Amino acid sequence: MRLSNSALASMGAHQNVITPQYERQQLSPGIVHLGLGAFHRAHAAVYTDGAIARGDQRWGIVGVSLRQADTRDALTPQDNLYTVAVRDAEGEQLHVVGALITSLVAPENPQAVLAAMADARCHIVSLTVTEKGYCHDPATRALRVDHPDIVHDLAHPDAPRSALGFIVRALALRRGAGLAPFTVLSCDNLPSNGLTTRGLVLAFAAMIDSELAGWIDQQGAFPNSMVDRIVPNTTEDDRARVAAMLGADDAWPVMTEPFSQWVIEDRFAGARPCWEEVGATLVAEVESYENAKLRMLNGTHSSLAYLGAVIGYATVDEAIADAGLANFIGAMMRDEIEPTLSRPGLPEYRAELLARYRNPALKHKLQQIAMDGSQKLPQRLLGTIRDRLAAGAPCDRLCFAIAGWLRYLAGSDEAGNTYPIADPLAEVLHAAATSSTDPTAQVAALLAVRDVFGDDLPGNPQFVSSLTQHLASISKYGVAAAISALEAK
Ligand code: CS2
Repeated sequence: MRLSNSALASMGAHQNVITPQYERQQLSPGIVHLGLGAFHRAHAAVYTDGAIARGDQRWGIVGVSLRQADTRDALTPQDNLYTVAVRDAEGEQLHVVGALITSLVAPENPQAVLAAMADARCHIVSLTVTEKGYCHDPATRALRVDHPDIVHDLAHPDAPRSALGFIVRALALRRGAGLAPFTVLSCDNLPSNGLTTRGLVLAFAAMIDSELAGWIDQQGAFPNSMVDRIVPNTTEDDRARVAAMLGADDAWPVMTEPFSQWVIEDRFAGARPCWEEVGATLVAEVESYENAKLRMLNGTHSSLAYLGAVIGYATVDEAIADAGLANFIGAMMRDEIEPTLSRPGLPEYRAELLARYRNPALKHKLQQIAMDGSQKLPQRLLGTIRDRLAAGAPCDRLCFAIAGWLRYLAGSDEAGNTYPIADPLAEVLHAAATSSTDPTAQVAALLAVRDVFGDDLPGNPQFVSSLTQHLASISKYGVAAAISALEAK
C-alpha cells in the first residue's frame, strides 16, 4: 500500500506515528517554497504543519523544485504526503506531514510557478536553494551578472530559471495586479540571509525595471532567519525501515534528528503562520544567532567533513568518535570561534553540538557536508579567521581546517580511495590541490581563487604561512598525526 490520503484514513492509530489531524482539502496555498529538498521538508514544513494543525488553514505549501522532477515524481502519487523520521540512539518517531499541497517542477512549467507566486492567497515565498542557488559571489555577496542563469533570466524574464528570476518576475506580476508583495523568507545557511537576498533581488530587479526595484525596496520584506536541523540524505534502507514502521510505502521519507531550531526576524510584508506557537522563535534581531550557528555548527561540520574524509571516515558520528578529532573540534570552538561571538550560553551550545554529532542513528555522510566548499567556507570559517587575525589572536585550528580542505580537494583519502569533488568550482580547486606537491605552490594556487578568499586573505602573511605549514604537516604525517603535533604545541 502506498502512502496517500486514503491509506492514512485506513491506517489505525500507531504508537510512534503522528499523522495530520486536519482536513487537508481545506488548505489554501499561502506559501510557495522554492527548493523542495529534504531540508525544507524536515524543517520549516514541519513548523507550518504544526501551525495548520492549530486551526489556521491559510498555510498550505506549494513546493517547487527548481531543477529535477524526482521529488515531484515521488510525492504526487502519494497526495504530497511524506514522512519525517526523527531518529537517535533512543529510537525513532514518524511524523506524516500534510502541509505540502502541490509539488511543481519549475523547468517543466515556469508559468505555473509564477501563477502560484502571484496568487493573492500567497503571502510568503520561502527558499532553501543552497548557497550556490543565490547566484552570487560568495566572498563579496554581489550578484554575479555573468552567471548563466542570471544571463538567461535577464533575457527571458517571463520564463525564469533562477530563484531570483522567479521572485522578481512574480513581484512584477503582483505589482501589476495591484497586490502587495509576498514576504521573501530565505532559509539557507548564509550570513544575514534575508538582507543578502534583498540585496540580490534589488540588484536583479534594477537591471529590469527601476520602478519595480523601488516598489520592492519600499514595500517588500526579507526577514533574516537562522535554520538548524541536521538532515542526512535518505537511503534505500531508510525507505524500507519507514515502510515497515508506517505500514505504507513512502517513496521519499526524510530523516532527521530530534533537535530543531528556527529563529526568524519578525518583519513580514503581510500575514504569516503562528510559527512561534509551535516552537519557532520570532525576534527583532537574528544575525547574532545566525553567526553563532554558521561558525559553531557549520564551521565545525565542514572541518570534520574534510579532515574526517581524508582520514577515511564515512559519517559524522564515526569522525567524532575519533578522540583526536573530537578534541580538536571542541578546542576550535572554545578557543578560536566562541571569542568571536556575542551570544550567551556558548559552552552549553558547544556541548550540545558535540552530542548531536554523536547521534549514531543519523549516519550523516561527510561527503554530503563536504560538497560546495567554495560556497560555504567564506561564512563558515573564513569570516572567523578574519576576525581572529584582526584581533591579533591565534587561529591555527581554523587555518588547519582550511588546509584540510585543500588536502581533501586532491580527490583521494589517505588510504588512496578516490571520491568526486562536488563543487561549482571543482575544476580549479582540484587543479590547485594537485598541480604541485610543494605546499607553498598549492596554497598560492588555492588563494588565487578570489571568489572564495577575497583580496585580503591572500595578502595576509600570517594566514598564508599558517595554511602552508599545516598543509605541509598534513601531507607529510597525515591528518591524525598532524593534529597531535598541533595540539602538543
Ligand atoms: C551541513 C548543514 O551539509 C552541510 O553543509 O553543514 O546542512 C547542516 O547539517 C545544517 O545546517 C544543520 O542545521
